[in-house]
Amino acid sequence: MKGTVLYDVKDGIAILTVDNPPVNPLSDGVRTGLFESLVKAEEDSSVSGVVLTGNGRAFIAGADISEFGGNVEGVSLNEVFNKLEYCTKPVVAAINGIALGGGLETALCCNYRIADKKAFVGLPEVNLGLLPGGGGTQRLPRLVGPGEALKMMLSGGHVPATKALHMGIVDKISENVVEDAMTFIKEVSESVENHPKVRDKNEKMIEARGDDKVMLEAQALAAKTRKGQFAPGQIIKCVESAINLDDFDEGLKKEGEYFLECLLHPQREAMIHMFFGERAASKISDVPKDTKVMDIKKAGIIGSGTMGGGIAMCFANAGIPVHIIDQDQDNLARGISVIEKNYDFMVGRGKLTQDQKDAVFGLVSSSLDYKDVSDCDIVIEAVYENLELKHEIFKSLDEHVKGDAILASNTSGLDIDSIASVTKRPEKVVGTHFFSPANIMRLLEVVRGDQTSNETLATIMAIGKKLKKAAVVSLNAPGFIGNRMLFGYTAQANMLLLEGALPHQIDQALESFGLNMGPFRMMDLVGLDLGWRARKLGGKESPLHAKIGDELCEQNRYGQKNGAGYYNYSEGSRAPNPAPENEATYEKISAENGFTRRDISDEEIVDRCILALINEGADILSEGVAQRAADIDVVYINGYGFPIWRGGPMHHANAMGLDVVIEKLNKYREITGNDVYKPSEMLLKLAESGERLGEAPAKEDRKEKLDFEMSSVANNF
Ligand code: 3H9
Repeated sequence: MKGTVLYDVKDGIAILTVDNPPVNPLSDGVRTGLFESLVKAEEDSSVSGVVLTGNGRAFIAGADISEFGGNVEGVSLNEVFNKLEYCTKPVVAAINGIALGGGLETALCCNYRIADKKAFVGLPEVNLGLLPGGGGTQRLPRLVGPGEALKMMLSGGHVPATKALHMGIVDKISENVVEDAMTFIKEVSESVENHPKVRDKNEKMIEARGDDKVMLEAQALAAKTRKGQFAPGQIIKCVESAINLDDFDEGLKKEGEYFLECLLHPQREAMIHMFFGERAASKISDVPKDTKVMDIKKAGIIGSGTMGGGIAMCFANAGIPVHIIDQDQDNLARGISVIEKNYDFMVGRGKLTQDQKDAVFGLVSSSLDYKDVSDCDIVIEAVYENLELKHEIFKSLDEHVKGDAILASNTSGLDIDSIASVTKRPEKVVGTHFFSPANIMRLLEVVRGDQTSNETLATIMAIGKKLKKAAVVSLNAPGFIGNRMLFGYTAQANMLLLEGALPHQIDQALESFGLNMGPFRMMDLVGLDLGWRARKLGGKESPLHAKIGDELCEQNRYGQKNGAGYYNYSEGSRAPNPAPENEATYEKISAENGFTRRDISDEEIVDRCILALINEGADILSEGVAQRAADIDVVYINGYGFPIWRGGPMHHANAMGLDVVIEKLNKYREITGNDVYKPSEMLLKLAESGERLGEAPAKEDRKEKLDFEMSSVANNF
């Protein structure tokens, strides 16, 4: 059994300490331990009360997520919660640290709650496609009211102890929770006869009856922030039951039914796959766990544009001083003022206080001289994509920055080995590809050069965690993981346009599938002119899939930046309006290239775009460019707006069944004659043996990875 509960008696108080490192989830051993310890405390006549706490930095981080979807052994959580709530002696939860999900639900079954001032609580089950099924949907609204409870459960956010006190979730804040809980229990066991139970607090439920406003607000919040997800609606139904049913146990029963529906729903599996996927991504198979990690005390950024500024904010937000260098004083002043405006915006929205802003903005310094980053532990170059320019910058950095510092490039597709080759420290050179806006987007693609050392990689993964990023390692290959897949996907969207579908139809079909933004809205946002200009400069002809986009550029339609692209935009607005005037261009280019435009179904649109992602993803995996299929999912969900509830493109393929994937690939290869749909060898092999996409093959079995010189992907970035 996993985990245990330590039992101790001091001054007539039983102290139960959950011990299941590192974060004390309620695994089978903990549930059994809790149940048996409570029986022991009840039976011991010298014990007058119980204090429940956790070992280490957590109180309890919730149910054991690895148990969902399998057979659960031992005492059930319900039995433990029942025992706790009806304990014959008063119980105080001494919340020493993290109390999430089933952890907070445990505390809500205790008579009293005292929290350490650094502790935090929350019900984040919605992030796993679940609802708080240990009574959380019934007890929390009774303490804080249905509106606040719904906000907490629909956001899944963490609530710091001081706010939890203010909301009424905890009764007291303390710096010494166990001792204070013991003193408290002695006081109340003498002065109070009936110790309070959250289940009995009905006032806020009765008050809320007949008032639709809270429910309507919750539905609007769920529609806005959790589009396509199943669990939020279930959470709302649970709270409705809490309000409308007189009997608490009837509400609990409803919660159990709705929880089971979530548990059996494919979204639950997809979202839990993501939870473990993100944690697995931070581990690099051939880098030992105990690899030394450098302490990053100061960071430098080269380039004060959008990316440089965003990356600087990430370091400052994590409390790390950061120095920005630009070659132009005006650019630098503009860049720094954008950073300040971003922080001011956060103050305006109540996300930072003025003091906090002053402190965090105070960590950002800037100048024009490379000497000023000489003492940095890491310097990240974030200038535009030009290999010669990056070579120059890295040569200068190598000269000016202390010898043991890491030199990183934010390139989205250039060859890291080539960049490393101009330095005398290739083992310290690595790609750190942030996504725009860097202070908001969670993805960090870490590009491992041929000579990047284990220490450099381990340090970058550690700093990624500190910056609150989802860091994923990619080998150095054209387009790395994300942009290489994106290339195939947008190319197929463009082919569908050539064959007869219209941009808004393609966007709507993929947005209904769950993507944040359809490909044409995205291309308009990025700018259609980037590839077109590069091709013009290089004297290259437009590839078939880019012919329509390039023709639109010839007509001065560059996308959002000048108000016209695949869509039209009104001044100052990002909302896409149809552009019927483009249709003649679509027809002309289709005809010139031998396509008879046809009606294309939404199903074909989704299949073809998503299959292009999956097939390329399988190649990326078979080359070992990504370590595992889940890493690709982490990239696509955190960087490219793939719906988390589908678990990422590779999980989606596994869920569809790889035999079905191959059948569809063959079908579209036949319809289009396009080799993009030639099933990847890895897919064929796995489908034949009935396996799923998982780990990359061993080194000796890998397909050769793409070459920067040869790749069409590289030429597009
Ligand atoms: C629930 O409670 C349902 C109930 O309402 C009803 C039931 C009927 N279980 O994230 P970290 C592992 S649903 C199992 O790197 P941090 C994690 O995989 C649950 N394992 O640390 C990792 O393992 P490894 C509701 C768990 O400091 C290690 O612990 N609760 C669990 O950055 C360290 O994790 C949640 O959703 C778990 N519950 O962040 C909370 N939690 O080392 C989920 C963690 O092998 N957890 N692990 O990679 C978190 O949000 C973060 O882990 C936490 C710590 C904030 C706690």
